[in-house]
Amino acid sequence: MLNRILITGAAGQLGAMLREKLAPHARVLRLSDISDLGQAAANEELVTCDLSDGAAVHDLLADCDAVVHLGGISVEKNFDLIEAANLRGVYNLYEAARAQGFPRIIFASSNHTIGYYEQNQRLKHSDPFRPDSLYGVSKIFGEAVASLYHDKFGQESALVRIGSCTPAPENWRMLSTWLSHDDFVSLIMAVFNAPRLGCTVVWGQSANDAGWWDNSHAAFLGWTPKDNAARHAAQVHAQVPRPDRDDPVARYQGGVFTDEPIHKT
Ligand code: NAI
Ligand code: 15L
Repeated sequence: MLNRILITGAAGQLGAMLREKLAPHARVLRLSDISDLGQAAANEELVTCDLSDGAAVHDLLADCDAVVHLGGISVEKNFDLIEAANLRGVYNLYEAARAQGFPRIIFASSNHTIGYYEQNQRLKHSDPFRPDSLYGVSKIFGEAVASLYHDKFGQESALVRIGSCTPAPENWRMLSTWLSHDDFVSLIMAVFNAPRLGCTVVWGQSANDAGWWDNSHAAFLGWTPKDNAARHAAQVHAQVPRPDRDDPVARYQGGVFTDEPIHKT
């Protein structure tokens, strides 16, 4: 059992889920966000913190032995918003980790780092980036900061390029991109318990028959996802019309993000 896990972005969709599911795995969960986190349970510490505030982030990481970094802008937005939360926020996080004894970090990266690959392509973690949005670019920045701090200081991180982490796959694309909640939790614990982590990219996907991404390079982590979106395929096919094959949602791995404009406001 870990002593103290910090979850940033703990008021968000994945943060709320992990708040419940990681509770048995640490003596204390430190939960942080700019949004309201509600009432603290017995094993919880709640900290309101803007990730763009370097001094606050420095204090946030004190006495943490592991970090799940979910906080930030999670969809396409204008550059100013992305810059504050996802660029400065990640820099602040890694500087704080350097000052606070190098807790292991799980960085919530995204499939939108490679979203302009077409869906008939199969990717390795080492394939070049093809971001589909400024949001995707910001996740590439985060991965690069993690790599820098590993090579320069030995900071260990898992760069989890999450596909679509939802209770169940909701559309045809998610039959390939789905990461179940339970598989995300087992991945987090595999990363925190691995004897060696380094700075490792992991595709955040369940064992989907229709998956696009090769995780063989990360087999040393001992993570075996148990869920498979194929078990939900009949329901998705019955409930969601099949998109036209020229529709971005059926053509590109990043789906609708490839259709986003560059937002100015
Ligand atoms: P979310 O948008 O529900 O949660 C993000 C949280 O970050 C929010 O509670 C928000 O208040 C907080 N936040 C935003 N700016 C902040 C700032 N400046 N300082 C402190 N906190 C700030 O996102 P979700 O779905 O829970 O995703 C969590 C992480 O995983 C995000 O980083 C997202 O990019 C990444 N991800 C999620 C995927 C998914 O399927 N849900 C897929 C790929 C990546
Ligand atoms: C992401 O990176 C987003 O944070 C999430 O909201 C979903 O859009 C997900 O990717 C996806 O591609 O399904």
